[in-house]
Amino acid sequence: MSDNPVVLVTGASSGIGRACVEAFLAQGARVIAAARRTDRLEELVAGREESVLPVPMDVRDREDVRSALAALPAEWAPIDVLVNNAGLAAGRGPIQTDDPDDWDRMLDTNVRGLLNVSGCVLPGMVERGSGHVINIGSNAGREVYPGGAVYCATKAAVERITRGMRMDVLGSGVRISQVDPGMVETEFSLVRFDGDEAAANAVYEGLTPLRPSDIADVVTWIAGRPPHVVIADVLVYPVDQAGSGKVARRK
Ligand code: NDP
Ligand code: 8X3
Repeated sequence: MSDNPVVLVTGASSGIGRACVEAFLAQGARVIAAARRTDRLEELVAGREESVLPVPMDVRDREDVRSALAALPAEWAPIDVLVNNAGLAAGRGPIQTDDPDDWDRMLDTNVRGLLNVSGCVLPGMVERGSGHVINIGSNAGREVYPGGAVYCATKAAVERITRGMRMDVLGSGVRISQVDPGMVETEFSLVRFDGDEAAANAVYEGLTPLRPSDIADVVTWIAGRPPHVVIADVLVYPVDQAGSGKVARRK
């Protein structure tokens, strides 16, 4: 990473993405913070206009992504590091009773969204012969749990895309990495359970989940390796977790 890199973080309005923004800023980077909730992005900027650029964007909308990135001010381009973090789980039901709209939201955001952003940013990186894409996958992409078929499939797809992307850019100098978090306390479960706070809180009850900053630490560490080093992938669990659904809960 250069001394004053430009980093694009998707899903910057909450959780892991927001923590990545803060962690990169602390290292002297300038950060393009992308998400749909503009009020959250404005809060994030709050007096830091020199170092944070809010960019409203729905990653599912290819034209929205393309035009938002094409309109970046010259001093905010080129992008040195892309953190593909925007994502969600929707619902926890079995496929036979799931709402198909939930499948679409997950597939469109976690898979197509990641491709939409990467497809805009990668050509410039390859042309310049430098850049780093860090995809946020999940432990859920390495296994599957009941009621998680589609979410796990989207994160398994992220893993395949990460590997394929690394092959596609091989020889260009561009680096491709992936971070797979286990349980991190964010708004993830609140979104998954459609605003049901009791259901969301129950996910983290009786254990010590990861904090968003724990993942941001890993992301910035990966970005900070020397240019000839690629950290291909990292799985990060809280100490109380040993797999999907395999958690130690204390009374
Ligand atoms: P949060 O719900 O706290 O954050 C999700 C972020 O994604 C928000 O900033 C949201 O912004 C953004 N986002 C969602 N949909 C879109 C969209 N269509 N366009 C643009 N941005 C979007 O959850 P986390 O921080 O936990 O999730 C971040 C990533 O980490 C996800 O990919 C998730 O799958 C992954 N992950 C999370 C784990 C966890 O336990 N929390 C574990 C493993 C992986 P906005 O709504 O403003 O658009
Ligand atoms: C989120 C982790 O196991 O809650 O990616 O689905 S899990």
